[in-house]
Amino acid sequence: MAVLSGTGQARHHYVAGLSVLAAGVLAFAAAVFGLTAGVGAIWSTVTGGGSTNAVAAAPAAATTNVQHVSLVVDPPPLYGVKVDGAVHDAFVPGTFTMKAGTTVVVSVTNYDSMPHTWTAPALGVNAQVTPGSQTSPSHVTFTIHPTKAGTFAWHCATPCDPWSMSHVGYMEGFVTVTA
Ligand SMILES: [Cu+2]
Repeated sequence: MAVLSGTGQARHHYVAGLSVLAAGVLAFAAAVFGLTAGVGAIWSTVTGGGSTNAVAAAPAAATTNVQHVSLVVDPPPLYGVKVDGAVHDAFVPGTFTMKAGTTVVVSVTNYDSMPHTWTAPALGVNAQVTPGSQTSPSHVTFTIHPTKAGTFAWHCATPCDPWSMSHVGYMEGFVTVTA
């Protein structure tokens, strides 16, 4: 983004430089002409650099290498997930897919009054999710850097809902990393 903006600015100045250059036929502009031509040449160099692979490719690569995942603990309106007539603690979604070689930014919103963790040892993650409430959920963000494809288990390491802790999709689950 910043690089693209800078490129636009460079073009603006370059065009402005050309305009002043054109106006430079006015007699008094001799000194300004030299200065503007110099500035124009500098910006021209910068603009030229903007067309190279290094500058053009960087923003695209940065964008495609970051994934965003949102998880909700005990989502409303039930503030949990109803199973067999009871509402249980759950991370929603309990399973999701990531791409190897990316940075995955995981944002957790916790409506539960208890702390939880999102722990995936094989991915090097042990994120602490602070307690929240139904009216004022807590927000925690952490990142995952999956390096290889596979299926990786996660679980909540905080003793919470016993049923949820032994059921996939509630307080444990899997993440699929694709190549
Ligand atoms: Cu838990």
